[in-house]
Amino acid sequence: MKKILLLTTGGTIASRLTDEGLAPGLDGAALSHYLRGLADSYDLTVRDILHLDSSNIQPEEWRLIARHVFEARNGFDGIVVSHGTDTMAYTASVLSYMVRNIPVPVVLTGAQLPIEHPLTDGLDNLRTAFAMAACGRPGVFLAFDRRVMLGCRAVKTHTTAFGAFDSVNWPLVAQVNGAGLTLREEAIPPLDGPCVLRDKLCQAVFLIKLTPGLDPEIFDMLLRMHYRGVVIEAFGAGGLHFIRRNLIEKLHAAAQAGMAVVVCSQCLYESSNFALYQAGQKALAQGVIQGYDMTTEAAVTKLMWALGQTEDPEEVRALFARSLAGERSV
Ligand code: ASN
Repeated sequence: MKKILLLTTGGTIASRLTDEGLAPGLDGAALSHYLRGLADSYDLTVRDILHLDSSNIQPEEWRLIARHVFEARNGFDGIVVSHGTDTMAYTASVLSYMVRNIPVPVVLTGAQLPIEHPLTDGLDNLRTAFAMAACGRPGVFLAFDRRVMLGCRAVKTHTTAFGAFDSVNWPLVAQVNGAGLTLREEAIPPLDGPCVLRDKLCQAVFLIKLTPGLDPEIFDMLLRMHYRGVVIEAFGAGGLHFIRRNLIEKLHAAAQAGMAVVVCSQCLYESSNFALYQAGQKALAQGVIQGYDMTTEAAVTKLMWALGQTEDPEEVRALFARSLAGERSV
């Protein structure tokens, strides 16, 4: 039997109705009650590490989860992390960098309905996650609605539908069908070195969703607040306004101050390319880093992580030029 570790962190899957609405109330022992069927198929160990709605999961919690995952990498065939869906894509992305080259499958999952609800999707999601965790393919994945995706390509796209996540700009890694867990091997990036825990993060990273006419002075404020990195979700394939309100000159000031600026698109699908339009090329001339087809979740967490590893802007640029865990197409 495959040895699987279940790390529980809370989320709807472990929630109960309280006077203030749904809140995490079930621990691993209570979850295990519903896992009886699975416990016959796997050698299961359960550890409760957090009891949080994932809205409360922040960089401190990412580091805790990463440490538990890293320390368990040699003792188990696979690791399942139960987690709230709201920020699961951020956690999956940041883990992809923090425990890069992890030698076992690490599979995040959760639910749209609590495990105690008669119509819960949680059991199905756990079943898929356990099957992926037992399949021997290393990496950080997200399992939901009988589909498995690369963690750093997942985006939450639905608030209540069971198919809550999309794999953006990357094929599914696996699906459950009549043949069982059907893997797509070419969608799983190969390991390229030993696994080292790199959990240092810079939290001074801001995300700007560009809106027509956004006041460029926002950059002055961010510099005053000592932000070291900004991700800009720009328009379409890649454009920022420079008439009347000139964002380009603020990009120049940001670069002079040593701020790392990553640009990507508000469009969920396909790649940005800031070389296409004048309104993008002007930004490139100021030294912004292109995010290409990365999700916002993968770009923001990669910038936090990269700035945690180095103070050298050229090293940050070099990290973004590569795909570390399949987060961007090269
Ligand atoms: N608010 C919940 C959470 O992220 C949503 C969920 O898990 N479906 O913890």
